[in-house]
Amino acid sequence: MEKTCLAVCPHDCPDTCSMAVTVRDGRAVDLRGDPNHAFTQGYLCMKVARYHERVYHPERLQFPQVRVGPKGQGLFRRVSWDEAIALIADRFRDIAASTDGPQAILPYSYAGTMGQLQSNSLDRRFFHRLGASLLDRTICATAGAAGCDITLGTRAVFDPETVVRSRYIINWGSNTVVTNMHLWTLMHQARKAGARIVTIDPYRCKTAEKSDWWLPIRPGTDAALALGLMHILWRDNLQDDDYLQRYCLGVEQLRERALQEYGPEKVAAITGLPAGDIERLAHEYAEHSPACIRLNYGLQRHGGGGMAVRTITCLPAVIGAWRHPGGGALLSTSKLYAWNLAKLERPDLIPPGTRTINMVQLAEALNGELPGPPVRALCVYNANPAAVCPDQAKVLQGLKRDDLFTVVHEQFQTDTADYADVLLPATTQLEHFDLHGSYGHLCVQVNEPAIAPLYEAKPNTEVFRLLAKAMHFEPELFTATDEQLAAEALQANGTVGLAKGTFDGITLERLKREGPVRLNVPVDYAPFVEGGFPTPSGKCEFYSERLAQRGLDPLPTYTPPHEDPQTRPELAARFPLQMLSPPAPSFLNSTFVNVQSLRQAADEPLVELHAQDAAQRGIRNGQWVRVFNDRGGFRAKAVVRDSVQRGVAVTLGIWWNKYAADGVNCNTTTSSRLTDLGGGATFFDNLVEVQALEGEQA
Ligand SMILES: Nc1nc2c(c(=O)[nH]1)N[C@H]1C(S)=C(S)[C@@H](COP(=O)(O)OP(=O)(O)OC[C@H]3O[C@@H](n4cnc5c(=O)[nH]c(N)nc54)[C@H](O)[C@@H]3O)O[C@H]1N2
Ligand SMILES: Nc1nc2c(c(=O)[nH]1)N[C@H]1C(S)=C(S)[C@@H](COP(=O)(O)OP(=O)(O)OC[C@H]3O[C@@H](n4cnc5c(=O)[nH]c(N)nc54)[C@H](O)[C@@H]3O)O[C@H]1N2
Ligand SMILES: [Mo]
Repeated sequence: MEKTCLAVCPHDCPDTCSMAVTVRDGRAVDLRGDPNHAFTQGYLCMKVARYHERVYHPERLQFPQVRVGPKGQGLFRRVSWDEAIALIADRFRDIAASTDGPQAILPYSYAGTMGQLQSNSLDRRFFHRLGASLLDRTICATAGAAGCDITLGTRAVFDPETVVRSRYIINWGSNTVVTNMHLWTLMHQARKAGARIVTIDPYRCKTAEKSDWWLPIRPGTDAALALGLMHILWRDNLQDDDYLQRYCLGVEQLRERALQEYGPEKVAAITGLPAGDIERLAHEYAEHSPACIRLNYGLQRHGGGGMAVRTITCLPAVIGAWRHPGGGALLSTSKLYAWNLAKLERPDLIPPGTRTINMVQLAEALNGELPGPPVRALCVYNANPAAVCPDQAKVLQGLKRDDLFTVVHEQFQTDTADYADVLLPATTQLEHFDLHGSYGHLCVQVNEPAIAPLYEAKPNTEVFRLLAKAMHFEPELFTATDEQLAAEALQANGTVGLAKGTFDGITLERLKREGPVRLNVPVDYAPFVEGGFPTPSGKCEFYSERLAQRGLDPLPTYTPPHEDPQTRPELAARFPLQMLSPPAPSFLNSTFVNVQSLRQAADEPLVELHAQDAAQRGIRNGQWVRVFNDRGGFRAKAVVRDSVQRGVAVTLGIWWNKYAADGVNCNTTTSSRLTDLGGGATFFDNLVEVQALEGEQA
């Protein structure tokens, strides 16, 4: 018996590929990119092309288990689902009834799967009904979301497929070749038609390598560069006065600021880029149309990340780039989806006054440093905080607490799973149903289960059904099937803004019948051709009254990183290197680190250094070194090459601690300080020192 099913790649990636899975006798034997999908175009990345290796991996968690050894050692014994669920429900009930109350329970999830059902549906309902602490899911995208929202009223967006029409493409803090490879294919097509591709990145990542021009900016200084570009645009009369006058607010104030405060010499000193390059970039950007900026997450993970994104998203309006399909700026298409979250997640069940915990501050939450009751129970799913959270030593110290009750629902025994009191086996994407939007294209897609759940694994939705039942919650809130939930998610929700009407005509039946369906938006979708920004003023807000009301600078400005050698010389004297830790091409955050072939492709935890920085420390290429600061340290193998400027170090992540040389990864050095806007993470705002480990030639 052979059949083919259409599945959706569940991972946290803008491409959200459509995949054709071949199933023979109940076993998935082949998996490839859907040739009929406009964005997937028939091919998958190196990781997901191996998804079936992950599904049938010998180390899949097979049945529920409870801890028998000390926390962190990962020793368990098998129990039944009934036993495991009863244990969790009893513990949650006890805590909820105690003086600490239900807010002492903290759910912890992120984007292990991006599906609407397995990511955010019955789990949210369950914790809302329970009255648990709310989790602010800030670890990835909120700084940029907040920054864009101030300027544009929504995420910077246009139809990604129109990139083929662009004639000037700037990858700004975006390793597009690796993190958004299907968009790169379109960029490459545009290049064949004459486009020039530029990459602004402190690291010569794969995208910088393949671009026509790499600008190695000093980390965390992008807002200064954007203001420097505006200086030149206005100084040399390259602006689009008509677009500015009709559709923008605060033009004169921004012009003044750029002209008076951000001259090329000053910007060169801040960014480390030659003034001549800044001049040239401004001219090329204004003189090639359509010009697009693919801005991504790299530049957001700094203290001033929110303001940087706010500032960069002013640029397309200055030159009127939004007028043309293929022009403007693109951060995320996610806000075009009109998901009915009120129905799906039931926020109306949240008890008034419930506290919110920022997920970046898990270290503080587990160590009793946040206001409110102590965190006495942690329920982790779709996330691996022991590896991906900043200030790792403190996170691990919290996870070790004997009085903390930790539940982990996982496909594998991750670093976090090692600390579980109860460990539950989760299904993979081939084993459960889901419904997907995307943050990098414009389709809605259904993931049909290709195979039956392996072993005793259960989907997230099912776990929360069982828990709700054991806690005697109202059955009508939790008995909906996954398909019923999907239908609810698609129901009209009265959205205004760019998502208005985008789901018109899209039903579950149609998705199941036709496969991926494009949102109900026009071909060559370009939302701001004639302004229409969903801000309070309806204009692109260079001046923001909302920021003024919060006591913040109402105009775009440059905010230095928290840990900047220019503003923190005393810290830089001890820890002189600005270290970035973006993901390795063969991993997806910390997912796939346990697939041997992919781990081999990543080699070992590496740290890339400039030749002079290495020589000064007596470090040779290939030598083991220690990377450290006051928060902690980890071992890595030195790679001495011209991929970074002096003063910058790069380590690619996110390794599982247990596969790293000394049992911890780069997040021992990263800080839990937040960004200026959006409460985001500042992983790349991180001063370190690197030291040779004597006699250790790798
Ligand atoms: N293969 C693969 N694909 C992925 C992921 C993965 O782990 N692996 N992760 C997914 C997820 S969750 C996300 S959020 C996205 C992330 O997608 P991207 O934002 O493209 O990914 P990063 O590699 O984190 O950052 C992009 C680049 O920003 C650079 N950068 C760092 N600091 C600065 C700065 O101050 N200024 C500028 N201009 N650049 C800077 C980094 O050196 C890096 O090369 O990718 C998704 N896709
Ligand atoms: N130093 C540093 N740290 C970083 C980053 C960085 O660039 N540098 N990137 C940050 C970013 S952008 C992000 S988004 C976060 C990502 O952090 P996380 O969202 O925690 O991502 P992953 O590490 O991929 O872990 C997801 C886990 O979910 C599990 N999972 C997958 N599907 C399911 C399912 O259906 N059910 C259940 N129960 N589990 C499932 C997977 O097995 C995996 O272990 O990391 C952040 N941390
Ligand atoms: Mo992310």
